Amino acid sequence: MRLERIVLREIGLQLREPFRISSGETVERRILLLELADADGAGVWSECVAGELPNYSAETLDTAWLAIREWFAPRLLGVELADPARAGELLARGIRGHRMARAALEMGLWALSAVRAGRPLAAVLGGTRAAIEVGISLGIQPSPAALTERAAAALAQGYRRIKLKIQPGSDLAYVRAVRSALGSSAPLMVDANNAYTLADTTHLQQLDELGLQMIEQPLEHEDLLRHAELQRQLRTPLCLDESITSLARAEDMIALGAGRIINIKPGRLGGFAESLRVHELCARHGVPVWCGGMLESGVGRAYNVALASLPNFTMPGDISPSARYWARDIVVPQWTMQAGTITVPGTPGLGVEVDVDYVRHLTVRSETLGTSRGQ
Ligand code: OSB
Ligand code: MG
Repeated sequence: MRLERIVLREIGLQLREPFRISSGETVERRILLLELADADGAGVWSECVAGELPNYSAETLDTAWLAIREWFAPRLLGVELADPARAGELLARGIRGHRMARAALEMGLWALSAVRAGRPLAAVLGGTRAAIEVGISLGIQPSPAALTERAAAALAQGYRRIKLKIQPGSDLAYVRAVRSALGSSAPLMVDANNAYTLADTTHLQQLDELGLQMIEQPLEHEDLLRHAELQRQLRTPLCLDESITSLARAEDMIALGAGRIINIKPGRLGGFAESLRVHELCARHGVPVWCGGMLESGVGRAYNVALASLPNFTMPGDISPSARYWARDIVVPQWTMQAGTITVPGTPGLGVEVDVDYVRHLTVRSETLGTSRGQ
């Protein structure tokens, strides 16, 4: 395949409720969408998962826009690409970081190759599940009672796992309240987004009493060694998110005992090829993985659903239905949940259509890279 055109587009999409994590709050998402078009007339949409601010990783959608326009797109446009994994190598060569920017293109090329082959993206990736289990990630709430209400509603809606965002001052009392309201069998976990240090070890040990499936990324965003030390002091498995930015980092996590579960976000890992390698590594080592989320639109969600259909994604992901995030998603059909699961599309490509008129309406700016520029 040969890419002829890449359209960058920023849309504004209001969350149905503010989403607060330890490092900041999101109310309105600014989402970078890409349209890839090849010389044979095939096209596909993709999404860059970088946020508005560098409070999850160093990337933002603005840095991604720059990276794609200046460094990544010129490597792809007009070049005959044998397969998406090779294209990913071409993109990565000599460039440090900017993984989410790179992933938006690399993942788009996987989807484009699926479209061209007339196969579902999940099948092209090696997916084996017809449906994936759905979890929900609940942002930090103003009080334990408010969080308990949200968690109880999520359980009643059928979510298979409930993740509670925590930070110092909004942790033990909040999680205890939810646990006592929902009962000992409710599938609960927490995510701290780097809000603690090793000095909080005895405090965090109190979470061991609460029957959590895992504690996600309590310490610094690039750390492994301190997580290993903390894991030795906790019975609850640690799950790493921010710290796992490559296959090598996943290998190091396992070697150091820095965590026992990995949250795979393909954007954070630079694309599907690296995600598949981490998935394989974890399968070999008996480390379960699940697919994380970055408050994606229905486009980014399609990519996550496809990835989560692989065999070692044995735990419910942060892949909630469209209505959990948006009054109206940008895809048709919207992503829906049935008995705590989302059906993996069996149709070619992403398995959902983009509502182009609605996307145009939401568009804040756009830029076309490639042959049609100036035509
Ligand atoms: O740490 O997993 C995280 C959202 C933005 C940034 C980081 C995280 C999250 C979530 C949201 O937890 C999960 C979702 O998309 O539903
Ligand atoms: Mg996380």
